[in-house]
Amino acid sequence: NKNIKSSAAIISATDLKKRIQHHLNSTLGDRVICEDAYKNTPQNKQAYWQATSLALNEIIIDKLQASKVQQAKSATKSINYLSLEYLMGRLLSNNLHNLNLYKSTEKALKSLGFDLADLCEEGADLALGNGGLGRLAACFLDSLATLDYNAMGYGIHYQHGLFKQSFKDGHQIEQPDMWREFGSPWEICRPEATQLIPVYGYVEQQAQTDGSLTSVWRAGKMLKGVPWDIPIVGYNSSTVNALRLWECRADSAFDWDTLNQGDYLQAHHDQVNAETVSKVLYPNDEHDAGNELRFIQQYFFCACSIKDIISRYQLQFGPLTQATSRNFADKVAIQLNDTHPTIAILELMRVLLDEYDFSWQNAWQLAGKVFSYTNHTLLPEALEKWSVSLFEHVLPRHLTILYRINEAFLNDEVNAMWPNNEAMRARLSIIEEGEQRKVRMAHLCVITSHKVNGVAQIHSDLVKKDLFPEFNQLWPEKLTNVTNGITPRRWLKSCNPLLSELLSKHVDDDWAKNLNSLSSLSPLADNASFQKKFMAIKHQNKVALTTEIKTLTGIDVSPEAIFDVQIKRLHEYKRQHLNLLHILALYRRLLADPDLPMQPRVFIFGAKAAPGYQLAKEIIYATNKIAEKINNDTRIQDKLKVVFLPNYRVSLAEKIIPAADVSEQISTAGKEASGTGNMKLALNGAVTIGTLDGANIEIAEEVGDDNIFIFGLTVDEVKALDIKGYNPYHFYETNNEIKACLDWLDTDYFTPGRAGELSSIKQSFLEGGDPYKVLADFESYSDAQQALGVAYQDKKRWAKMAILNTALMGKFNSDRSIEDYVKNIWFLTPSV
Ligand code: 26R
Repeated sequence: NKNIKSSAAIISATDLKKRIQHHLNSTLGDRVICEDAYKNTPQNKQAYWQATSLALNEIIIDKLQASKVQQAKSATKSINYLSLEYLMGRLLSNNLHNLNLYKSTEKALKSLGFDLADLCEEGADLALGNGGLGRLAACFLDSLATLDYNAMGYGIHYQHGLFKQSFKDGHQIEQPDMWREFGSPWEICRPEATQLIPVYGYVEQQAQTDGSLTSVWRAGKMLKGVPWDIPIVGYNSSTVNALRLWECRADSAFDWDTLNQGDYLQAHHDQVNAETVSKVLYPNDEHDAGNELRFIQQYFFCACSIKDIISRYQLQFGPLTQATSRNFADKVAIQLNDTHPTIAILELMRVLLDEYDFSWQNAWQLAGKVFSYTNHTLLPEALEKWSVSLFEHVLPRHLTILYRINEAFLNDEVNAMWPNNEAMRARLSIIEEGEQRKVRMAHLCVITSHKVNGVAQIHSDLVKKDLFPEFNQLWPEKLTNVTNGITPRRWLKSCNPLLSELLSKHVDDDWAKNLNSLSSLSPLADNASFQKKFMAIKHQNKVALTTEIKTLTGIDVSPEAIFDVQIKRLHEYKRQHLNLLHILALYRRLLADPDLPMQPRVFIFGAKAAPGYQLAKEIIYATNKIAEKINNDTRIQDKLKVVFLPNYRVSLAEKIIPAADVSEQISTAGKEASGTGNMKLALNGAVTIGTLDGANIEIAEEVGDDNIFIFGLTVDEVKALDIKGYNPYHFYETNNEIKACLDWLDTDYFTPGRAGELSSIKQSFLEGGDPYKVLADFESYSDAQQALGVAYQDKKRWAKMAILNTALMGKFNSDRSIEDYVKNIWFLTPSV
């Protein structure tokens, strides 16, 4: 339906201006001060940002409705993406680009006296996620709409997203995120799709007229799920899908009953209690804390989403019964984004059994057809296990269903493959026995799903070999790979307009859709005039970041220096402290020889630490303290600068990435499932220094060994070292530089008068056993850094590397990832 596609494109600047003014004057009330002197006050800019967003959302909602009609007409299968996290970032610029309305809106605002790029800065980030997993979900939604697939994202409408980070004396301080304190122009409330969700209580066996027993769940409490939809606009497509976020409230009919007993205040108290369920995003990543509120959060979200999926199905296709269950599986796919939404499996089973009178066999078969599961991490501390007692307390009925699934699995499948093998039963059981019995959520996911995927080739291989070898033996076709991707719309077109313009001049195809077409630039990598243009843009982006750095930190850096970037959550396995140790070594070398020939470098960090992760916070503190010392040391003639940008988030990433020369991807081999920042940085012409881990391996395959700096132990070498027994003291004792740098941390050199403040990092390397092999990889890393510095000084060589990185990232378009899911897991057809 090409008409819908072009409808947005014909909206003129004049029309947009009228729409914006309409919202300023009506929807927003009387908020703007018109006198010129007040024009650029913060409140005026907020109002104009809001009016522009509202005007745009109106256009988007038209397309959303048209898409719904089209999706119903085509009766295509839908994918329902279940994720506790979505890191959407800001929406204005992206939506404008995807609708091809950026230029005309720019014009409209100019005539009103405002700069569009400037106004885009007014929007709050939608930071409803922690890191990689949440941002991946956001990129996937963009691709699904772009490719015209019928998709719904389901998530939680957190009142507070990921905390805001600031530094006080170098320490991380967390503040609440207030992304929608006064509402958001992108959200549409859908009261008609509200769901009621029972929790707690007990299970009763009820005798039927035929003498059989059925389980009846007498819930102790009701929660209400109110959905908020955020439209997801495809790039140059006619499809607008929705991200449906559930907000939790008390069920007035249920809880206000207390009123009858005269306890007015208790009723209010229940209201507050219910609201805590969707109050805040848990800021832990890769560390399972296992508390009750998080469990209820997961269940609440899953129950709302499952009910919604079924009611949308019935609205379109008629009643769901055992007889129509095959059709349901033909029309509905559900993807579990890690194990966080696993309870959806049990909830679907419960609803089918208890509310739709399905037989066990039918319900179980259906669940297997609709669910599939993505694993995003191998770290043992990130694998979710909920205690059986918590399950029993909160979801007694679901627990009985879980037991039955487990019994059937152990008695039929496990026993058939490994007869009478108790050890195997214990290992594969969904229940982990022990002092505290626990539910292994990943086992339930693997047993139920028809497909299980890892997120990069090496990661998927390790999922098969190390994490689930027996499951892989049982079902050799089940475990598979889908390498992650990123949307080139946000991560190039919108965040790097200068480079985008250059690329469009030299590439015929619409590269923002067909990213592979950038490979036609490869022959230009050696072309002097193209190199000049490409590097001039990099320089301009670096100048812009220089200003940003000055504003955010007060630090002066030179755009002539190498901008060396490590941006990601703070975690030992990501090894920000390896980077830091190398900075100490460089600093030491410079102090020993101030005339050491080297290209000046700016090391730029962005990272939030989980609030309860002590060592991660100490690494932030150490980096800030070391930065302070180095940045103010005149002896080293500005050859070294260290910048830790506060409050790293999507919108800050969009400023850093276009300006990066070097991309640090230095995790211990085998620990980073994929990484996606690595793809974004390379796409914007940064050269990677990295280990053979996650998607780095596939990036190296694409760009070739000459255009990436690989160092460090491989997965197999890490394993061999573990078997042999790793001794970090060996490196401390035999490498003078390592010893000197670690001992430095014990002094008060970086924290005058307070020796010992940075010692815990040294301790983690020595007494702590250096679990992530920082010391083992140090020398190799240092050598690679040395080689990189030399390469940078050869301007032509560096330009060629940078250009080839941009040109050869086609594989990492998230559209390709989505097509992989579609072909191998979801079996969808486009609805247009
Ligand atoms: C259990 C709970 C506390 C929890 C554990 C782990 C919550 C969040 C996480 C985050 C994990 C699952 C995550 O974000 N993994 C990242 O997924 C990215 C997208 O696939 C990968 O690129 C990245 O390598 C991986 O760390």
